[in-house]
Amino acid sequence: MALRSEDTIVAIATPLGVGGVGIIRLSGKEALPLVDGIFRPAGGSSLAQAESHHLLYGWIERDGRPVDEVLAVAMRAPRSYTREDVVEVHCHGGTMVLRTVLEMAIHGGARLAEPGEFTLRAFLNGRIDLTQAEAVGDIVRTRSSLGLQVSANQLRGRLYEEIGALREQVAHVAARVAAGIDFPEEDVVFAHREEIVSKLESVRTRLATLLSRAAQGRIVREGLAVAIVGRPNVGKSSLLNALLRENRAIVTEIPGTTRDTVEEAAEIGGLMLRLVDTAGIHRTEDVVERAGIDRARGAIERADLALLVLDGAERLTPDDEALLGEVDPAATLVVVNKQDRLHGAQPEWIGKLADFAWVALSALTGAGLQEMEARICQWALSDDRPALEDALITNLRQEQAARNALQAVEGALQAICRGLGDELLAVDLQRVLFDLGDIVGETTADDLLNRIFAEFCIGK
Ligand SMILES: Nc1nc2c(ncn2[C@@H]2O[C@H](COP(=O)(O)OP(=O)(O)OP(=O)(O)O)[C@@H](O)[C@H]2O)c(=O)[nH]1
Ligand SMILES: [Mg+2]
Repeated sequence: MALRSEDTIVAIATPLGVGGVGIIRLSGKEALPLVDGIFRPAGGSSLAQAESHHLLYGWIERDGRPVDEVLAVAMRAPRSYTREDVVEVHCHGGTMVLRTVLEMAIHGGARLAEPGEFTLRAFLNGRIDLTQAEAVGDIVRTRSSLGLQVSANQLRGRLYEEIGALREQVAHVAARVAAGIDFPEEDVVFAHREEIVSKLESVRTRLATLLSRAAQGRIVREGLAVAIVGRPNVGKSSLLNALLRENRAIVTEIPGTTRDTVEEAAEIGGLMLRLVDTAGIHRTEDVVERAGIDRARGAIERADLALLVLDGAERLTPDDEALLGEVDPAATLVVVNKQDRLHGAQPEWIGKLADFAWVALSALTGAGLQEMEARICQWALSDDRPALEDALITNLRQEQAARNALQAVEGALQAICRGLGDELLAVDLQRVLFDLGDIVGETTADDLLNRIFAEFCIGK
């Protein structure tokens, strides 16, 4: 799609299906006259005459015949979502009604909006930056309360403000250096070296802090990928069911019950867990089982965290020991299951878990489950919940751009260290400004913007 267009766009902004209300949204110069052509307000006036942001009651009519009883509101530029004239028509929420009104708007000259095009306009018209636009998409998609909290903070501009503050510092330094180039009799870098270095070092620290929390932001936004693994019959599926509080996966006393991976989402402590129950990993010649075991290993590779389940009521087997040797202790929480059969005692082999974080529980009775959930949250958020209020990088694009900016800052600092001239330093500083601008979308290439907004739904 061409990013910038003057068309008046229209879309059904609510999900298609039967509902209380369905909203048709228009944006652009023709939005008001277009709706005035199909809408008859009860009071007899028109949207064009009505006050901005005031709901009018009336009827949508086609060829003099009523189509639906509606409320319509005009939000005049620039006080609207897109900063253009926006009209919303609140119809009854039926597919036929909404399709008909949409058709009438298109017939009246509007173009069907591309996915995310309203938000794209809000971005292009400077109402929001790219991180806020991304937050809009995240808010629509998020399925956890922490995800919502982080996205809402981002929509309010927390990351944008933080990047703005960094840009200001760098711009200040760049202006100093530029002055030195214009008035070469004063060696600016030499004269203000300490101040310039200290400003850039502070930018470096703040970027590094942002980057160190990027994994946390991603986990909160996308959910934590958790693989439940272990040899057959240790209680993996029972643990999945306990976490979901429902009997999702089949549990039997027969080893090898789970043959394929089973994926489900659960929310704990506001965090979304993307849980994968897997086939028991052990040495076997059975072709079907081996295929399941390959998938289990794939799930471990893709997971942020593996829950390695052991049967606390039995001895550690060679299969258990092999798995303990296979997984990364830093990304594993060992679950010593079937505590109900141990009555609180610990198995004699517990000393072998020295490299691992572990919890003891009973998937059958639920004892110890909450403690495990708390440990998972702690692990995912590094006990750093207040940081969720701060500016947070929440996706890979922002992370990559911030990484580039950090590299550029380091380049500039090195240039000063090595005593390079003002001209070279000026180039490095422009690079920093460009990369910081990329985080908030100001210097982002059009094709990338296109891809970002194409992920939105139509009408957003
Ligand atoms: N006593 C007791 N039994 C448990 C516990 N958790 C699971 N079991 C039993 O252990 C057996 C195996 O449980 P599953 O959850 O099917 O084990 P799994 O690891 O998924 O087994 P596979 O899918 O075969 O690899 C079943 O009989 C469960 O009832 C527990 O905490 N205490
Ligand atoms: Mg199972």
